[in-house]
Amino acid sequence: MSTNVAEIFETMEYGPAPESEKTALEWLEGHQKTIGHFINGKWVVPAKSKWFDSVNPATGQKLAKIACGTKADVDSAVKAATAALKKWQALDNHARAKYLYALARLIQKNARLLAVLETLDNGKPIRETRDLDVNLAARHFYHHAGWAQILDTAFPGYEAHGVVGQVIPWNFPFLMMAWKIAPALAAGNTVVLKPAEFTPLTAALFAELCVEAGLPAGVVNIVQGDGSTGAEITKHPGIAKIAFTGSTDVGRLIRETTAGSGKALTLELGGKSPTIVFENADLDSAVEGVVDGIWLNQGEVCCAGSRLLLQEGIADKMIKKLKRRMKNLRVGSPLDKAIDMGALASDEQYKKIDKLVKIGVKEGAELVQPGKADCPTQGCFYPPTMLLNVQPADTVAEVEIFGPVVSVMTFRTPEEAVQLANNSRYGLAASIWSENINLALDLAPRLKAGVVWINSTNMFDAACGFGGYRESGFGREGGREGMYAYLKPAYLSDLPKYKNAENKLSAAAHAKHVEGIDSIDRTAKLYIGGKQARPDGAYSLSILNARGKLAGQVGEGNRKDIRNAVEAAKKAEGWGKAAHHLRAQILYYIAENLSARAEEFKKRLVDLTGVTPAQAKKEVDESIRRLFTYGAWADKYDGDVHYPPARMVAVAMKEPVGTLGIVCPDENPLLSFVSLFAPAMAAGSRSVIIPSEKYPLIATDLYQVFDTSDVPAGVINIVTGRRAELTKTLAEHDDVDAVWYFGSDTTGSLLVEKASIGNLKRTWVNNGLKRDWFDRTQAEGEEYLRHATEIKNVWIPYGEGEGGGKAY
Ligand code: TAP
Repeated sequence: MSTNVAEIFETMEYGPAPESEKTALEWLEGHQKTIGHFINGKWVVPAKSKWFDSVNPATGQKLAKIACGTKADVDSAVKAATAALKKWQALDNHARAKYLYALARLIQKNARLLAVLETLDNGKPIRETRDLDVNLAARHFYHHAGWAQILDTAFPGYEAHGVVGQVIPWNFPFLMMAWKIAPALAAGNTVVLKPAEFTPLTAALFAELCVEAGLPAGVVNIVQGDGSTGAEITKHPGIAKIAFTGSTDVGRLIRETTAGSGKALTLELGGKSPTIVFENADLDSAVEGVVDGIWLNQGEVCCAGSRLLLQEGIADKMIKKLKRRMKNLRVGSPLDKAIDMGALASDEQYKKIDKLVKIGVKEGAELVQPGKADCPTQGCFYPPTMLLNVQPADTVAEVEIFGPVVSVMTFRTPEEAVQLANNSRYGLAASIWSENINLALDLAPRLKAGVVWINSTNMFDAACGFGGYRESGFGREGGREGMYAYLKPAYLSDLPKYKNAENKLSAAAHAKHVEGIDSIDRTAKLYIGGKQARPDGAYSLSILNARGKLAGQVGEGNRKDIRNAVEAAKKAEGWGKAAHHLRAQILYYIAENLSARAEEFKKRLVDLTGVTPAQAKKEVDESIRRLFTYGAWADKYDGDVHYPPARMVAVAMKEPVGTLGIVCPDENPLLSFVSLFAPAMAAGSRSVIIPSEKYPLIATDLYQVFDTSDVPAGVINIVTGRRAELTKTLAEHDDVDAVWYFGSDTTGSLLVEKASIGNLKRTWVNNGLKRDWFDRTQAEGEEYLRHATEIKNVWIPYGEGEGGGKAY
């Protein structure tokens, strides 16, 4: 240790500044170092007397004995949450807002205790728990107290799901809990939450704060436990919505468990986020960005900047600067206020990271660990690590390491940077460093990521949605979009169920498989890439009219046809970038051309479906009106600008989901078809549509309407045929970004949700409920546009020098 001032100036060494653990240990003593479940406002011991230990990963010291929940515990928590629901929802919004406000105040009052307890339990630096985790958690409760207050005016026609099951990870235990509980309560749900096995303590302290706030018993229930407890929650029939944050593997399992159950689901999963540094970046700032991006919280951050993409001209310089900075990063006791990195959450995590780093080196990466010598050898400490010469196909460029390891790659042009950045199955976050704001803003929309930070990293705020694209999951936490995840349209509760008979009738009585294709004139083909295409199998289906007579034939599409249609939709990506005015224009053209042929469509509806001419006219008229509605929305469904408490704005851009698979019902075949493709088009998404199996001729009659309305090739693709078979291929396809299922088959929703597991595409299914396509509350509006849109928050700093950057 240096002893004189001159030497201290030279080395910048300073002594330890430990935070006291006394109050936190006293809190644990107050619980006899035993934490049960918190159910119905009381502490209860586990039904099966199963316990596990919570350990301080920095010291190996046992902190407490923790209850491990089994089915019986989850059952009683769900029972308590169900019983509490009525009373909680009977409160007026202001009363609920006051509870959330009280919780925010109590978090602030207990901030120090929460921060120390979190650090002891998780191993993360006290500086971070104190300055980031706890503050942000309080901010979430304040923000959501606001949503609770204005719920009815902000979300008219929406209601809470009911009992919500929430499962969270160990990397930001208290913050993740706040992200889950605050919006759930604000929307009027009650909660059963399971913290991670490694980090159960701050959730227990929060339960105490709920008691202190006078929250009605059963509104928040905390069931401690391991993965099996989480599984009990996700499959519980009494739970209406599951919100999960954790690994992509477990996210997949949960998608599978909940498929077809009617449960709503949001998944916040893993990431492999890029930090892109251009030659014209302020390199010293960028170095700090990398430090924050990958070494915050020991790199155990879902949105960690774990891939560093450097423009070739500055790569060497930047690496040199980083090496120097890495040497100065201090790894040590998490309670020391002067350290930069604490301990990993567990020994298991240490081994996983070390194994991946060794694989990286074996595959040819150069290992850089300048601070290794100063890294403590006792406890789960891992030095800041950089891997150089990484190739895009290397394991360490693809797999989420979830530790303090950054993989460095280089690029030449912005185009190449976009390609490299998007070369990942994940899509959570990205950070761009450039002093050229035009370049940065040009890149941001092209990156497949839910959050983009310009000249900054790891910025979060309760008003700005956070969540991913692709295998990073679906749904957002925070902001308006985060609230929608805890609400559902109120009309859903009144919808009738499809009857099995309706479905059978469709396949058996109306569509008959025919060997070969009749004369070209009589068989309506498929519509792929703006052209009529013969079905790959060269089979057709005979379609009967309402009197049981042959009305015509349509191509019987197969897997290959779906694949071709998806490819055509992918090629039409430019539609998402088209001027919104153009989208509006084309939707109006379709309406105009349909209107010109209204008589013909009316007759077709009468013949096929057996409706009266008046009913057919009503359907055609409503279809034209609906096209106008989405023409109207196309240049008005804009994004938002958020003003988080930092010198930044966050621009919430509404981006098209991408390629949408749409499965149509049989009823009102023209109106339902229009009601589904038009919002997708307005939002800039491209569709592959499986029209009604019973009345596909309505859709095929529209080909000419599309052709004469300037619909760009590939924006609408139609594959006729057997619904169930085609739906499966569509929902399994990895290039399909979302599937909407409104088919009349009662088992279709299960099929779609199960088949979506491969690339974790978004799904929107009818759960066997039949909507009234004439009812505008049910069949048009922003709900549809939201399902065709991804929200990307782009954080942009402003101002220079002092005062810029973080407010937390
Ligand atoms: P997981 O192993 O997925 O665990 C997350 C939670 O799920 C834990 O509470 C875990 O319980 C529980 N769980 C395990 N198996 C389960 C099952 N079969 N059914 C239901 N629940 C189950 O993830 P982790 O290792 O704790 O966390 C790291 C991962 O989370 C990383 O991939 C990271 O990127 C991701 N993450 C994402 C975000 C966002 S916002 N996208 C934020 C933080 C972390 P136990 O802990 O008791 O095993």
